[in-house]
Formats: sequence, structure tokens, C-alpha cells
Amino acid sequence: MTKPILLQIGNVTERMKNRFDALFDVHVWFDQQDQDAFMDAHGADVVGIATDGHWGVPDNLLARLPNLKVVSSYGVGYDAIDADDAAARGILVSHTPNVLNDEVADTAIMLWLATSRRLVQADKWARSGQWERDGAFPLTRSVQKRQVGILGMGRIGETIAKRALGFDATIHYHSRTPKDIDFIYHSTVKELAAAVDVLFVITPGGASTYHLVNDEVMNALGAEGMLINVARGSVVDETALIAALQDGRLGSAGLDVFEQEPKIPDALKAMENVVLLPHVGSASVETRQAMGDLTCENLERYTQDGTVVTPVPECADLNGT
Ligand code: NAP
Ligand code: 8YV
Repeated sequence: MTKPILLQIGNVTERMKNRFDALFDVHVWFDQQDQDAFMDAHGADVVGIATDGHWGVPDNLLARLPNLKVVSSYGVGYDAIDADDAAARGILVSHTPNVLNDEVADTAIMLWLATSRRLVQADKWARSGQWERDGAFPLTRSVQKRQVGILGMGRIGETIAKRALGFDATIHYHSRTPKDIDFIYHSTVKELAAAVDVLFVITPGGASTYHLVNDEVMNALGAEGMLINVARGSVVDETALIAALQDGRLGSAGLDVFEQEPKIPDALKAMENVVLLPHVGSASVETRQAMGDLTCENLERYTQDGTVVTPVPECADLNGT
């Protein structure tokens, strides 16, 4: 029997590839020399897409795949997929929530500690011999007993908050809706920023959060304030961030995500009060394996009973109908 066609966008691990191959005839989108010719030959037979949070589904692809039924994305953030358009076309989109909460929260806390205690500069001081030449490394700022802000009190936001409690933090947050939790709610981002020492950004990306952290928010965070972004580069106005750091209106920043990944502005690279990571929030062997497994399970479940394990909210009503 011929297998249904799965279009693979982006790279997958060997373990994922083997699971895809067992059920599907896999075609890799970026291997196609002539993508239009591929569409003419196979577009009508593509039933599934496997993709990730970075590549998502390129514009207009959904419209060119009339029999597409399921999209399985590796990663929880799906701002690179037009999920409303998919739902309107009856296409089920799945993602990988929860399995990465701990890893991303750990990365956020790591950035907070590294930025506050100047880990990168201290390491340089030790290995360059500056300790011997110039003596003790300058004192840094403590992370204990801080006012901690979470912008986006969802699955990962709450996991960051729990970890921050271990440093005796007072937790403040903003989301569009207050949650049933015992932390201090602020109805605007600016009000949240004004109340805290460190602001963790962990909302989804996309139009509704575009430049939510703007010049006003950075001014409210202030000259001693710290911004940690592990959400999406689009949530923070990067030009305004650079200006605020250069002017000293914002104290420091720890960044895992950027507006034009993998490009990082040279101005940020030059700053000593900034810690930079190359979008590695979930990037441990264990967590990436769990994300890969869930990406496969969503497709496998679809072939068994037409449902997915973890649909995105926009497609929840389609799951099982
Ligand atoms: P989640 O459970 O859906 O939480 C998102 C939170 O953001 C919710 O509390 C939501 O509450 C709030 N929110 C949504 N839109 C908002 C808006 N316009 N203004 C204010 N708050 C808003 O999602 P999650 O699983 O925690 O993941 C969050 C995001 O983290 C992902 O979408 C992804 O972009 C990012 N992420 C990054 C990495 C990395 O490697 N750096 C890894 C994983 C995830 P309301 O709906 O009440 O507003
Ligand atoms: C992944 C992420 O790096 O889950 C997300 O939203 O940003 C990360 O875990 C990414 O999705 C993989 O492409």
C-alpha cells in the first residue's frame, strides 16, 4: 500500500526521521530544487506537514495543498504558522507544550543569574589572568529578595515564577487575563515594569505581542532594571532596547531571542551589561528528545484516529470532529 505524503520543513533528528518514515512517504521541502514542480507533481497528495517553531509554514503553502489535514510543529511557539487560516481550512495544527517548561525556565533563570552576577565577564577575568594582574573582580548585584516580573503568566511563566520563589522573590505579572494564582497582578505592562527589578518576557510571539516591550516599558523598568527575553524577538522593540541600554535608561539585559535570528545587532554584542544566547531555551538533549517524540506522537495519533495529542488552541474544536 502506498504511504501518505508528509512534507518535512526544516531539520529533524534521526530518531524523528525513522518514526516519520515508518508511516509516511517523506519529502523534504528544502531539498526540492524546483518547489513549483514538486507542487505540480505531489501538492494534491500531501496529507501532513512536519515543521518547527522557526520555519513554521511558509506563506501561501496551506493554500497550495488542497488535501493537507495535519501540521505537527516541533516547539510550543507557533507564531510562524497561520493557525487561524489552518483552522478555517479544517487543518489540525499541533505543537509541543509542557515538555519544555522546565528547560526554558532554567534558561531564563540562568540568564538572570549570569546577567546579575556578570558570569561572562568574571569567567574572562579568571581565564585571562586579570585576577593575578588586577586583583578581585568587581562586586556584582544579588538576585536574592528581588521584585520579579513575569510578562506572560502561562505554562513557562509559572515555571519561572516557581523557581524565582527559591530566591525569595516577590512575584508580579501581567497577562491579558488575571490568573487564579497568588501573585501580584498588573493590568498593564508598563505598570508591571515600574514595580519590578527584573522583567521576564515569556508571551507568545505574533501580531498581538509585537513590540509589547517598548521604549515606555524600558524606561519604567529603569536604570537599575533588567530585561530577560526568552519569548520571541518580536515581543521586544530591539532598536528601542539598544538605545535604552546605550543611554543607561535600562540597566542590563539577558536575551535568548532576537528580531532577525540568527542575526544579532553588533551594538548588543559590544555591550558588557548584556548576556546573549543563540535561542537555546529548550536546547538540551533530553528536552529536545521529548519535543521530537511529541511531534511524532501527534502525527502517529492522527494516522490512527484522526486526532492529535496536543492541538494548538485555534484548532482544538477540530480535534476529534
Ligand atoms: P502559554 O502557556 O500559552 O502562555 C502564554 C502566556 O502569555 C499566557 O499567560 C497568556 O495569557 C499571555 N499572553 C498571550 N498574549 C498576550 C498579550 N498580548 N499580552 C500579554 N500577555 C499575553 O505559552 P507557554 O507554553 O508558556 O510558551 C510561551 C512562549 O514562550 C511560546 O509561545 C514561545 O514563543 C516562547 N518559547 C521560547 C522558547 C525559547 O527557546 N526561547 C522555548 C519555548 C517557548 P493571556 O492569554 O491571559 O494573555
Ligand atoms: C525551539 C521554541 O527552539 O518551543 C519554542 O517555541 O522557541 C524552542 O523550543 C523552536 O521552536 C524549535 O524550532
